[in-house]
Amino acid sequence: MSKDYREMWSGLDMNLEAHNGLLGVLTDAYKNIYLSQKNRPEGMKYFDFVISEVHGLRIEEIVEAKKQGRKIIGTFCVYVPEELILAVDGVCIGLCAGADVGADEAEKYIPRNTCALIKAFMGFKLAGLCPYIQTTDLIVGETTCDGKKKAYELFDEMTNGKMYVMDIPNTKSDDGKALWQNEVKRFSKKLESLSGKKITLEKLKEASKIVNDKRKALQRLSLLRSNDPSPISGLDALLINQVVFYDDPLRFTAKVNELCDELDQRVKSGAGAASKGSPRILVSGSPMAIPNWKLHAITEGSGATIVGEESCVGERNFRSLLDDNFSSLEDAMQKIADRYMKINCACFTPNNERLSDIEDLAGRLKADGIIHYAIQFCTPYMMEAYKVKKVADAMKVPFLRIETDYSMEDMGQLKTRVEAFLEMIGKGVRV
Ligand code: BJ8
Repeated sequence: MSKDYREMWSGLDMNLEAHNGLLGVLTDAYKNIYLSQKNRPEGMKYFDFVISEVHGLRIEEIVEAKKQGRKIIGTFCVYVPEELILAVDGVCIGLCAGADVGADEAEKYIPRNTCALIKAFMGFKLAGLCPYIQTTDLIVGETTCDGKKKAYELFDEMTNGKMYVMDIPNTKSDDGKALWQNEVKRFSKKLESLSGKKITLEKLKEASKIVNDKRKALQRLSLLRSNDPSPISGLDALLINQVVFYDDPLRFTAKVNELCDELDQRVKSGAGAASKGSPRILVSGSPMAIPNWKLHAITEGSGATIVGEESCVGERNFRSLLDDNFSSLEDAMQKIADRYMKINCACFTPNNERLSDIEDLAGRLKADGIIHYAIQFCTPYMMEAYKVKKVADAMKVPFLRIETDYSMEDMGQLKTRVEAFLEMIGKGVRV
């Protein structure tokens, strides 16, 4: 950290002692997992800096934005339209957490067998560890999986009524789409009344450009990873796909594009994160929130490169651009609703589009193997693993199914399984 932020954290009613412990663990983990990587692009220095200041400088910026009257909107899902938040000059912040600190606190309210992501955001709040939650004016939930839906009822109590829940249909039927369009409009009204600002066509066009530019930068990064060798490690790419939920959008886009310029050069010179021909892995499944770097660290530590994430912290977040050629506000709302309905989350039934996405992605990235990652007790993704395996089998791409949580207890066991999988790929074994 560049300075002492304790006064700011106290002002946000955080538990300074516990938070200090968390920062210590985070710093060590980052050093061991990230800074120990060899041959990283220079452009990653910016993202290293962001992480070193993730509870410092960025929070200071948000507190300053709040002082200027901007509203801080927390989210948990890539279904929440960021364009609408930016159109009322709001700040959009992802609140998902990827560490199991605070899980004991969370288990006083919710069952043990709840997914680690839910336990984490609840645990971070209860243990006074998350400055982002503390700065929010509104927290937007969604009716996706059962765990989240029910957790938001309790989270509303824990945050003194800050929750607002968007009703997301379970199917992409015409009725489901109509419901979602109404929800997008209802959310825009909520934002207008919260901020006291009107969403105009002009504001919405500006906001849509900002978000689309961010998606384009991430698409560019994703394309660069199709090269062999990939010019960037999966760990570094994962980090960028995590930071996108916290950083200032304009600055983030500029920095990702700068990095991609450098990666273009690396591709030309054949420089990569690992040597040419090392196994290329596509990860697919539940999202990995900061600082959940477990699977990437194990897989890349075993000599493979992760070349893509079919995940909301990854492709699902940026795959579709918004058609921002709006003719009216009504048209804009419709186009926004349509764009978000293209996100293929396992909470929908059926969800065959996700299978096509995986097939396309595995082909484009020239994946030698697919690892299906589900957070333990994440029923939607655990269930869909069966169908994803069928896609992998049809493509003759080796498949490994992993279910894990945020603890480090199964690291040894996971490493053994991943190593055996990579060995099988190395021997050219196809299922
Ligand atoms: S669009 S994936 S961000 S809902 S891991 S809490 S699903 S039990 S996070 Fe998600 Fe939106 Fe879908 Fe994406 Fe439930 Fe699974 Fe836990 Fe999850």
